[in-house]
Amino acid sequence: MHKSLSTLALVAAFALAALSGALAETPSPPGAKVYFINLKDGQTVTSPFLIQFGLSGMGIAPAGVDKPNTGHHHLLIDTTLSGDQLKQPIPMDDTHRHFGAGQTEATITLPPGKHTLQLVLGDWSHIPHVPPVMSPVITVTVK
Ligand SMILES: [Cu+2]
Repeated sequence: MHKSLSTLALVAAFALAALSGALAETPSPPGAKVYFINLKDGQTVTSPFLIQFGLSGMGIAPAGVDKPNTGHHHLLIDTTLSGDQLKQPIPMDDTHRHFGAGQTEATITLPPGKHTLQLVLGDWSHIPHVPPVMSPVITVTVK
């Protein structure tokens, strides 16, 4: 009886460890910020245009490198992340661009019209930090 209980406890401990591993969260330091260096909300641009990614209070590391207080940039175009999405790897598609090599700027081509842009830092596994390090959403008009 005693033995089977401790076996059960062991199994439960492993299950918990596996679960917390799957939901691993990377903390961000207080005051960490990402921001657009060269773009303002409401700005008109000509495509293609350069976007410079600002980061303060943290450092850049390439995707796959698990180092405290670091991450890599993501650019969200005409989209945002829901509360649930903030706990998962950021999708990888045309509206969710990853800069996993540690880039701090990018030249983007967008069709004419209004577009929203947002920067989100992701950890080594592309998951936003806790709390998330995100810029405000800005709107640009492409001529
Ligand atoms: Cu990423």
